[in-house]
Amino acid sequence: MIVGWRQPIVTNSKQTDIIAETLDKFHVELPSWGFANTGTRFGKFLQPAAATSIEEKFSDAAQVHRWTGVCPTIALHVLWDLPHGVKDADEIRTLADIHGVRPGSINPNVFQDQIYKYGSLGNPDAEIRRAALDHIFDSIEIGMALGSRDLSLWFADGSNYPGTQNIRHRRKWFEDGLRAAHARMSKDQRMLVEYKPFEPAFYHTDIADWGMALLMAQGAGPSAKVLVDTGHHYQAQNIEQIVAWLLDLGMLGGFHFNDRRYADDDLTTGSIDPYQVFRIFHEILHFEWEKGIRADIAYMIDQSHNLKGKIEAMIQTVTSIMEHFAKAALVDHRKLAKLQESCDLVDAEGCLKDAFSTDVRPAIREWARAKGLPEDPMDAFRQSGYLERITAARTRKNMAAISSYA
Ligand code: AFD
Ligand code: MN
Ligand code: MN
Repeated sequence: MIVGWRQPIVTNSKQTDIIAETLDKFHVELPSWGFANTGTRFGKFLQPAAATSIEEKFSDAAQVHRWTGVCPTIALHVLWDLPHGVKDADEIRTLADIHGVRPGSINPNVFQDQIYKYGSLGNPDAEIRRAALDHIFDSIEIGMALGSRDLSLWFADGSNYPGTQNIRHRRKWFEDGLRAAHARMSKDQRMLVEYKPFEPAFYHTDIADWGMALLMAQGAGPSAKVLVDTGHHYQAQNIEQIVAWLLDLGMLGGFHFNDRRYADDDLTTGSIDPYQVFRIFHEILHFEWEKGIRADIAYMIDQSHNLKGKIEAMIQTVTSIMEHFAKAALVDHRKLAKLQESCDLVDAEGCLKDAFSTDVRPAIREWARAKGLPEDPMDAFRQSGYLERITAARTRKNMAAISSYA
């Protein structure tokens, strides 16, 4: 029986407990780069309070974790965050101790240096492929030193014009490079291969879709999985179907969450298509219910806002992810499985719609209260005075950047 419009849908006590159990086990990783000034290729709107050092990034990430309670790790971008490579590991460990946020995934940077103009592992110049692989080796060493499990690999490689590159040769070079990187990892590490259909390459991207990433991961070795960045799909692509396939193949390594209207827009998760976020989480939680296991997935955010305040945008994305994960936890899996079997279309869909329509915020507030967390993380952050303090402390330095940038 579908609840329909007869009554507002809030959680009953059993559902409130389900949400508490779900959130107790839920963590989402913050991106260090999300606290620093970034922009688009048309320019940056620099923010006086933006982080400009790894210490400030840890401090800001610690604010998000303090008020939400679900962000104990921060993804690091090598070169931006560890300019001296593994020599910076001690500083990272010290910052983690001070701020109570641990280093998470390690993101090599093989897209910014001038040598990568025609690619990294896919570059026709063997010396440049070697340089990229050495940087990935250094990142693996950093991961070992920091006890970080995931090496998160994204490649900007591709080409801008038809006929300018041999796509098959590049595929082979990637396969060789990823296999060599996989062999260098310790048994405790994982490699997450991320795909993206376009940008910055405009004609072809070497690892452009989930199928290519899957084959690359399977070719690299048993500790390689696929990373699904929700902003990296063509319009109308069914992302939850990709998630279901990768789950079933044991090849879903993790996510980079953001939202997008047109491309890789780095918008707040759930700001454009909240129902899609819910459907992605539903596929995962239904899989876990059906198999009686917990999927080993790295939930990570990948966004860096050009206009919204960095920390507020991160808190907004985290609370949106929590809300949709909690909604997905309310799907009646047993009932849904029966309705799918009998092809009872209206009521099967109703299982998802009822859960998605449930206002889970009271239950999340109850969970937060029980954990000693603020019921409203955004308000708690705003009341804390932290933003005023860092704005006063950082404006001079950032405004100098702004004036030099202007
Ligand atoms: C950009 C890329 C990709 C990568 C991220 C961090 O599109 O998503 O994961 O930067 O390097 O968003
Ligand atoms: Mn990403
Ligand atoms: Mn991206």
